[in-house]
Amino acid sequence: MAERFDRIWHNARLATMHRDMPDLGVVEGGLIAARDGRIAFAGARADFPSAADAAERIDCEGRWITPGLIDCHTHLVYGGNRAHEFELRLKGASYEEIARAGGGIVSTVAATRQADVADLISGALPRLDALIGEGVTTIEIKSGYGLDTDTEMRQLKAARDLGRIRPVTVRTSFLGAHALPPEEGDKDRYIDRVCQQMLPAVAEAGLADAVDAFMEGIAFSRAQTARVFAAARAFGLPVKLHADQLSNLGGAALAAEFSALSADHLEHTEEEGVAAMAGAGTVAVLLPGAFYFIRETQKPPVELFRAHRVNMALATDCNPGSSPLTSLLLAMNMGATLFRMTVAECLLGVTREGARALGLLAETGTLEAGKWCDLAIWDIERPAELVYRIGFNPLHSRVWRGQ
Ligand code: DI6
Ligand code: FE
Repeated sequence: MAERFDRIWHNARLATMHRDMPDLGVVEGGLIAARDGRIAFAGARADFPSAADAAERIDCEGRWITPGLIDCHTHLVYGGNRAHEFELRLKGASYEEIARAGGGIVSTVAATRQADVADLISGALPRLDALIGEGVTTIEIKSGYGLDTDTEMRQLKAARDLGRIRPVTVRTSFLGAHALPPEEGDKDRYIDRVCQQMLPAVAEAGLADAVDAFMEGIAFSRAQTARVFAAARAFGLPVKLHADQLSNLGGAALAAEFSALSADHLEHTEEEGVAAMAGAGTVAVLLPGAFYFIRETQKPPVELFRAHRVNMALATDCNPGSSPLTSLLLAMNMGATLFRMTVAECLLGVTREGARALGLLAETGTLEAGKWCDLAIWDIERPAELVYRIGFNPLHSRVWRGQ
C-alpha cells in the first residue's frame, strides 16, 4: 500500500542546514513531505517512494525552501517606546549615560507596568507580524520590563498568548535580573527578591522556559548573576546570559560554568571566555542590531568563535532601547556586513543555531525527518540573496507545523 502524507512540496531546492552536509546542506530537485505537522521526508525527489500518496501537492516551481526562521533573542513584549531617547542620543548622549540618568530600561518599565496583558499583546502583535512576514516560525520572548512579580508575569503571559494567537512557536525567558527597579536602592536585595519571590512564582506558573540575566556595569555583577543562575538550576530551568555587551566582566565564562544554552551579545568577550563556551557547548548569539543602533565599535570575536568551534546564532534583540529591529533578514545583512560573518554562518545562525540556542534542535531548525514541518519558501535564485539585500523581503510563503 502506498505511504500516505498530508502534504507534499515538490520541485523545490532545499537548504536543509543538515550538520552532516557541507555548507547549507543543499539538495537540488528536492521534496518535503509532511504528516501530522512533522517532516516525514526531506531530500531528493529521486529518493522519495514513487507510490507515495498525499492529500495535497504543492509545486514550488523551483523556489528555495529553508527551515522556518528562528529569532532566538527578543524583548518583543513591552509598553511604550523610546523614540525620544533616540533623539537624545542623536544629540550626543550615550546609551549608558541615558540609562544612568534614569532613562533607558527603567523608562520602559514604567510604561510596561501601566499595561495589562491585552495592551501588551496588542503592542507586540505588529512586531510579531513583521517577523512572521519574513518567515519566522519560532521566537524567543523575554520578560524584564516589569521588575516586579506581577508585571513580569503579565509580560510572560502575553508572550505565551502570542503563541496561541499566531501560528508561531514561542519560547519564554524570565529576565527579572535585567535592571534595578526604580523603587529599589540595593542590587543585592533586589536579587534576593528575584531568587526568592519572582523566579519561584514564574516557575511554578510554568511561564518560563529559561532564565536570562543582564550582567553588566549598569546591571548586575558576576556574583549576583551566579545567584540567579543557581536559583534557576533549583527549578530545573536552563539559563542564558546578556554577556560582555558593553564591557568584559567575564560573562561568557560564567554562562559556560552554568552550561548556559547561549551567551548573547559578546562584543567584549576574550579568548578565555570563548574557550569556556566551546567546552560547555554554549551558543554565541550575536546581535548586530544592537551593535549598530547604539553605535558600538567593538565587534564580537567571530574569528575566535570559529577557531574554537563555538556555534554562532543571529537574532534581532528586538527591544525599544538598543535594537528596535523587527527584521531577521536585516539582522543577517548586518551580521555579514558589520561582523564579517559568511552567508552560511548567517543562514545557519537564524535556523539551526537559533534552534540550538533555545534547546529546540531536536524539534526544528533543519529540514530533517521527525522535526516540526516549519518551512520558509523563498522567491530567490540563490540563498545568498537572503543575506545580501537590504530591506527587501522575498518570502513566497511560510509553513508552521505543516500548515
Ligand atoms: N541588553 C540590551 O541590549 C537590551 N537589554 C539588555 O540587557 C536593552 C534593553 C533596553 O534598553 O530596553
Ligand atoms: Fe537583549
